[in-house]
Amino acid sequence: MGTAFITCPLCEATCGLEVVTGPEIHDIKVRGDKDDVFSQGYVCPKGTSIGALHADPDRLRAPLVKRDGEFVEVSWDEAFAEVEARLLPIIKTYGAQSVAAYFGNPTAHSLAGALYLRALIKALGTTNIFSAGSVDQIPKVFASGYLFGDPATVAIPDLDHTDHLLLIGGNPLVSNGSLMTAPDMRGRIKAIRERGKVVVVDPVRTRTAEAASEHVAVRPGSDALLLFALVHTIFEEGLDSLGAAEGHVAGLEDVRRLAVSFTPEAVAETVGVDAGEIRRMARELAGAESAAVYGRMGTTTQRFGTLASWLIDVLNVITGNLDRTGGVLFPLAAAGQPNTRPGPRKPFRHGRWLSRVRGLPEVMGELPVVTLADEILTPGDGQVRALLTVCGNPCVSAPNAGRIDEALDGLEFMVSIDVYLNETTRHADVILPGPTPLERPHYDLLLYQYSVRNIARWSDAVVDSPLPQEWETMLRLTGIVMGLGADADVAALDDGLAAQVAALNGTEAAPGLTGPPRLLDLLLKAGPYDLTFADVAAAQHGIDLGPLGQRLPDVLSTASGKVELAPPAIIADVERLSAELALPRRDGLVLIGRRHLRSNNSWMHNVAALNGGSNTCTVQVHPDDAARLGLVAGADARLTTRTGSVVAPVEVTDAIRTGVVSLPHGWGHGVPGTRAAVAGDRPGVNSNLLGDDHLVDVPTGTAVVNGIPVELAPA
Ligand SMILES: Nc1nc2c(c(=O)[nH]1)N[C@H]1C(S)=C(S)[C@@H](COP(=O)(O)OP(=O)(O)OC[C@H]3O[C@@H](n4cnc5c(=O)[nH]c(N)nc54)[C@H](O)[C@@H]3O)O[C@H]1N2
Ligand SMILES: Nc1nc2c(c(=O)[nH]1)N[C@H]1C(S)=C(S)[C@@H](COP(=O)(O)OP(=O)(O)OC[C@H]3O[C@@H](n4cnc5c(=O)[nH]c(N)nc54)[C@H](O)[C@@H]3O)O[C@H]1N2
Ligand code: SF4
Ligand SMILES: [Mo]
Repeated sequence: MGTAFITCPLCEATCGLEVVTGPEIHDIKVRGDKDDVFSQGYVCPKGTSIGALHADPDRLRAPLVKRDGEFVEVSWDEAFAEVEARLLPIIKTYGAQSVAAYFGNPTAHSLAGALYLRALIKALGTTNIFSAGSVDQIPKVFASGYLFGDPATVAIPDLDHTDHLLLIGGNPLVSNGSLMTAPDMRGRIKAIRERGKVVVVDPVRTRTAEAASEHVAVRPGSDALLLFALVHTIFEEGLDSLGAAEGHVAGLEDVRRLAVSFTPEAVAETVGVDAGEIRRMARELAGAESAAVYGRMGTTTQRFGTLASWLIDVLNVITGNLDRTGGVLFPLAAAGQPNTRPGPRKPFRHGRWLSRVRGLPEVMGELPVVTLADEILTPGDGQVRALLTVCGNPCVSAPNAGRIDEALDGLEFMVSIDVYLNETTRHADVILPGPTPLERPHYDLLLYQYSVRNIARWSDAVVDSPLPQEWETMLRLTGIVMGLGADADVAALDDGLAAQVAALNGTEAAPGLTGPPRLLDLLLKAGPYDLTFADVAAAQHGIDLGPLGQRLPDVLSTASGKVELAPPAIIADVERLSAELALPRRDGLVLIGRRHLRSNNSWMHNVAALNGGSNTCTVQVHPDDAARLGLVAGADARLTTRTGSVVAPVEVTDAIRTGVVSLPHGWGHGVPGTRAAVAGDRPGVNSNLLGDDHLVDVPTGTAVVNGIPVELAPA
């Protein structure tokens, strides 16, 4: 029994939680930590459900091994022995490429994922590495990589000081923000409105749009055209200025030239917004005291994800808002940020290798998940026969999920590090569960690199874990793959990794530390604030390191040392956009995604408090489309795409624009062989059965989950 203060690891907002434990597992009470230096008491329904998640009887508490088609609980030694006995012969016979790894979203929210996963992947020695990033943010980090030199050098809106926020394809009042770590988005948006203006560009009048000053309902997938027209107008009307970035920008004239043909009049019909309105948006953006342009899922996971992501920063640069207070700034994280590492840094490049079957390019060492099934199902040299998944549910989260399901079913061996027996892990031969958020220490190594304020916060585990920590599990798997055996000395492997991190950073850890605290100590000491692990561990409510400041030009790691505004790898795709604009507009319906406040991608529907109310798997349709198609609210409709067909209840709402329908992802539970009673009772449908694995953002191969051609009819 007692009170502990921890950081919520469930989403990017990183709220501080106050956790009160009692004698029984169901006694855990969670609320916002009002003394937290960053979130000051803000919390959402997921955060307060952390106790229920911990108590969930369906959560795995022992390793499982599949014997004769049935999962049985085994000891950890048996589980690792099984991995060794089944995985190594595959590698020996078919080579390293015969193994693939997929890691999912929660790896971005854990110390194990941030500090130990890379060693395991390196040991596997395969280039068949996939992650949820290629159904998510890759176009943004790709564009940032070419503009600023490193994919982790992302310009973040200075939310607390900006006078004008142009928010495109994001719904932070529901998602709680992404690539913009900021608790209490509602409060922050309200404050911007009080100072100036918030404009939301979204095919749906979302909660965020409702809280904004203005909502611009674009047609899905047309953002790059809208953004180009804004750039065009700013140049044409002579409203451009580089501000603080003056002297640090290359390629400005190339962008000016490229923008010439994208007049507001040329794009208006395709975008679905009046030319006059586009010009007004451009003037207001350029004329604001300070402004920040920000884009999220609606801009990355669409057909022109890279161009849209690039143009967002082009706008920030040409309105003089890059690297200035109230504009977009580069965070200065306390630890582990590539752009604060001492010594020379190599400029980003991609396409260092291609996927075997479809020739899709590597980005940041990963291949696009849209081709995972191809690599498993297509025979030949280098065919994937074994798979490791870590915190991932691609059978629900990746497009053409039906084909992924089929592919995983045919694997020779699959091992999953996961906490549930779900749609993906049911295909595994071995499942290795990890501790809950209350049973493990935490520090948001990754997310503080995208934070609107510089913060450092450590959380100890609140309760002891009966399970090994995931970093230990990852090291044991690393040992197996390295040929050291299933009972390799984990402490020695950890020492080896710490020695590497120490050498790389030129730092020395405090004596007595091991595991994540030791690695964090090494990284903090190499960081810009002269902090140590002891400092962060002592600060119960976190350490506030202040608002974001200017970092140009030192933050850049491009070959030229400048912001490269017109990188060839990006502008090569402009031709495809021009071609699209020249085509007659296609009039059919398109499908987009949707998130609900009480959801967390595919995996929290088994918590009763989160599965209900407005968190429903319905297809949202505009009243005009519903009338035209003969659809009735509450009745079932069939959605059909090139790859699949599902049936979902209709929700008629004028919040969505005509021609667009939305279905949330993360549903489709109750599949045979899964273990999630609550989720299974209210299963919803798997929206990624409709996702098309051949619809991609061409430069990066990132999946298009927003703007899929779809047919809709009464079921
Ligand atoms: N149609 C459509 N598809 C989408 C999206 C969309 O908007 N529309 N969004 C995309 C985005 S942004 C993302 S990030 C992906 C997410 O894609 P994934 O990461 O593949 O899916 P998640 O649902 O986040 O699955 C997380 C998995 O980790 C497990 N897990 C949770 N916590 C832990 C833990 O502490 N340890 C371990 N070992 N396992 C844990 C869960 O049981 C679950 O299996 O989905 C993408 N797919
Ligand atoms: N409650 C909750 N919070 C979450 C998650 C969750 O599942 N549930 N998932 C987390 C994860 S992994 C991520 S990556 C973040 C995502 O965070 P966000 O990107 O903020 O969340 P989304 O709801 O996907 O917002 C995308 C918005 O883009 C709009 N949109 C769709 N197509 C287009 C288009 O072509 N153009 C434009 N301009 N807009 C378009 C959609 O209507 C939607 O409002 O959320 C995180 N937080
Ligand atoms: S907003 Fe995100 S970090 Fe904050 S309590 Fe909710 S899930 Fe946790
Ligand atoms: Mo995501």
